[in-house]
Amino acid sequence: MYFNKIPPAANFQNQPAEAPEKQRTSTLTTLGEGLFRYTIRAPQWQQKSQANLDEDIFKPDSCGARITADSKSGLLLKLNNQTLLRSFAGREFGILGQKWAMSFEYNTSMRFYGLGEKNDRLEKTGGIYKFWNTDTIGDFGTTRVRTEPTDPMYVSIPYVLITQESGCVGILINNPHATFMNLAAKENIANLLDAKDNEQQTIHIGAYDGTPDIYFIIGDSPRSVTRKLQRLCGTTPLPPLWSLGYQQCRWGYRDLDDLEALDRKFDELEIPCDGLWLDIDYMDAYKVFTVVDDGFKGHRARIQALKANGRRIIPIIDPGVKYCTGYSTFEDGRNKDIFCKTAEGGIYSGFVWPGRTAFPDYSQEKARTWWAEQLQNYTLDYLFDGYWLDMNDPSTGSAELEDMRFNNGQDDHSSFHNQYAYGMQQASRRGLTAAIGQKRPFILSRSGFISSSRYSAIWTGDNWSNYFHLKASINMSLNLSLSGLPFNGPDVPGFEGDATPELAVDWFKAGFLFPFFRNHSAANTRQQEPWAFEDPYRQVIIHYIRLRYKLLPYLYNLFICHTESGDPILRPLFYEFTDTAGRLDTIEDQFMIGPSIMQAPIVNENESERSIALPTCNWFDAGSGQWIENKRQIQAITNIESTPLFIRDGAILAMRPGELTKQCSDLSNIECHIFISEHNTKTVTWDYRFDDGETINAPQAHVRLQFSQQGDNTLHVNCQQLSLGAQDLHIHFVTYHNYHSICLQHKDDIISIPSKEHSLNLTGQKLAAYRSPSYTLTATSIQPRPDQAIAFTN
Ligand code: NBV
Repeated sequence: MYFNKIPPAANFQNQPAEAPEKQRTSTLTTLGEGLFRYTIRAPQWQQKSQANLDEDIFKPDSCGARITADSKSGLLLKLNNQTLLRSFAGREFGILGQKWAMSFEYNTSMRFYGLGEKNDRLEKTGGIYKFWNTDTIGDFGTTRVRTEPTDPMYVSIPYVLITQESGCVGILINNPHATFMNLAAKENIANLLDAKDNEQQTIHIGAYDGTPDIYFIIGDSPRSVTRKLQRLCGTTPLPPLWSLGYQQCRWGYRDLDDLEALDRKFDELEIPCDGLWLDIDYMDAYKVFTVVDDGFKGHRARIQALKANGRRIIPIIDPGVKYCTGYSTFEDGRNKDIFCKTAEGGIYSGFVWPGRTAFPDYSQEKARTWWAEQLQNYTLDYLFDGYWLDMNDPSTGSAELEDMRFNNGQDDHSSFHNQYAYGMQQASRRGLTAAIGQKRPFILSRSGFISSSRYSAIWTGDNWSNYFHLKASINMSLNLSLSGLPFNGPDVPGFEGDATPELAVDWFKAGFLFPFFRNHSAANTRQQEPWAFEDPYRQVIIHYIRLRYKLLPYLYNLFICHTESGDPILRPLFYEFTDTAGRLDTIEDQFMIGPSIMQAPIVNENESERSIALPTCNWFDAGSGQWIENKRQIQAITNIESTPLFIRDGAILAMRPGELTKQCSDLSNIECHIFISEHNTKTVTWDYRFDDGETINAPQAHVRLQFSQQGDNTLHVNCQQLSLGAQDLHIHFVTYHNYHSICLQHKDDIISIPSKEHSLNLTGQKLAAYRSPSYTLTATSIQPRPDQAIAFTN
């Protein structure tokens, strides 16, 4: 497999999609709500497996979208009668041996996003990309990975979101073979020079093999297309609350002594931390589903004790099974015939940590069942809470991948390659769920495919402790979020290399609200725990970890909303705002956490000042404690403690009270921070939901409040809904505007409370002292309850 090269349009022979003499038929199916599926079937392509997509859930409403396909002009995609995309005349469909491709006309108003996990820029015009799950360090080497974008990476999502003013189109190729996309790149010589006789720039997409099976998703905005994509691929099921907390990992943590030491240190320094992670050294000779005996003596009682202190234990799991007689996992797998085979019918061998290694063939149901059983039994014995799946690209060391075949040796490697990790995710989630019963499972994976969101979160693999990777991590996580994998995040503050204290602080500030937040580092690098950095860096790192815990009720509600709407957690500015004047389409050093929080972190070495675009509305500057009104651009100066962080006018944020020095699962006692600027007269609706944070289908409590201010310097709060079930809810109001009074209304009760003074320090800098009145709404559940009781106190 060559990297950084794809088959150019010039080598394809253009042919009609429909060709009876070649037994080739094309089908265009309308799925509803602006979704279409275009499939070309022919005997030459034998599709074995695909991602599992929910195409039956869309309503028969066209939403103004239309696609026509005819033999003369190919495909034409329209929204409200405006053309969004059309086949490049005469090049609708092309063949090159087993490869196929489609070409579409490009125009300069188009912008390209998505493409799953790519570590280059946010917007992709002019790029060529390949989709082939790859162990980047293994295949590109450390020198390149350290400082350059590398393509392909671990996760393959052959999906592009094309935005234009007239509407947006998402194109998804559901094919586990290697796929590629040229997004208006000029053909060139090794990325240096444009070739002399340039072809006109086009959008050229295709696959090396497998049935052309393409989904077109049409919508009027990036949000509308992303939501539909997410519903098609499956949303991320609500994760356990603990997985949204801070996670501490390092290649080197090997046993319970290590985890107990971490547990004590986090308590001593009052740093909240939910997850303690184990890397490969915890296994006996790297044999999967074993542990080093000396490190796990009395494991059940010790693991229970860690859990009782609010910690979760998450060991690494590699797919490779040591090829070794006498090792029961290997022998059982061999007896049940679940390993990948070569063309000659023998068990395929790779060379990974345990030496010679066999690989479960996750393309077969019997292998997935076998793997799920191994993982279930292991979990029942060791009481682990979740798993991280590594090396599932798959990484086979010095052995060629081509010889690893699937389906009892009958199918070639490429027919399942990009789905290998997906099969492992499915089986692992199944095994873990079987072991932990009603608790929500948590799986993290390095590689993935379309629809992995149903089973697993993603970390973005082996990055470096440097500013190139800090910047790349933002683009990667934003584009993963637009590609149907919203639960993702990088190793903070970088895996390989030694993080300087300055980089560590900058990365913690940039990453502390990412959907997944884990500190991980490689063996032979400096220690990277918060306490490994001296003061004042240590204190700043600790502050941002605590601030994440303060904001967990907000983050958790974003995950709840995601399960219903499909909106991602992390969003580029253009997802929330439509101003084109400020060119939000290419801003990649600012991003939104949900609809309300905008971060503009420092991402360059030795920088303490930067300019910041402020889209559309008034913003509350969490650093200065001031409202910024009617400005579209500002210059921000930061110090070691601060990071530019802004709250959108009209936002209501749920936070935990006080400063969080310990992880906790209680979401029923919150502060409700009301960010409504002085002249904003719009009525704002706020929904807050919570549950026990760990049980599948746990009863969910819900409160809906409406806030409005009408010039009388009074904040009117109207309780629209209060369904708490058996839970209590305590809400303490915090406002960012000094009201004369707050008037609360619930059913027929109106309670007016004069304002009080209160101060809050959000981003840690001493200057953030502002005044705000505070109130407490207490809703108590008393059984039996004909209605919810509600009381307000100040
Ligand atoms: O298990 C060791 C590492 C792990 O720490 C890292 O997070 C993975 O991405 N693993 C890769 C294998 C070694 C890579 C050089």
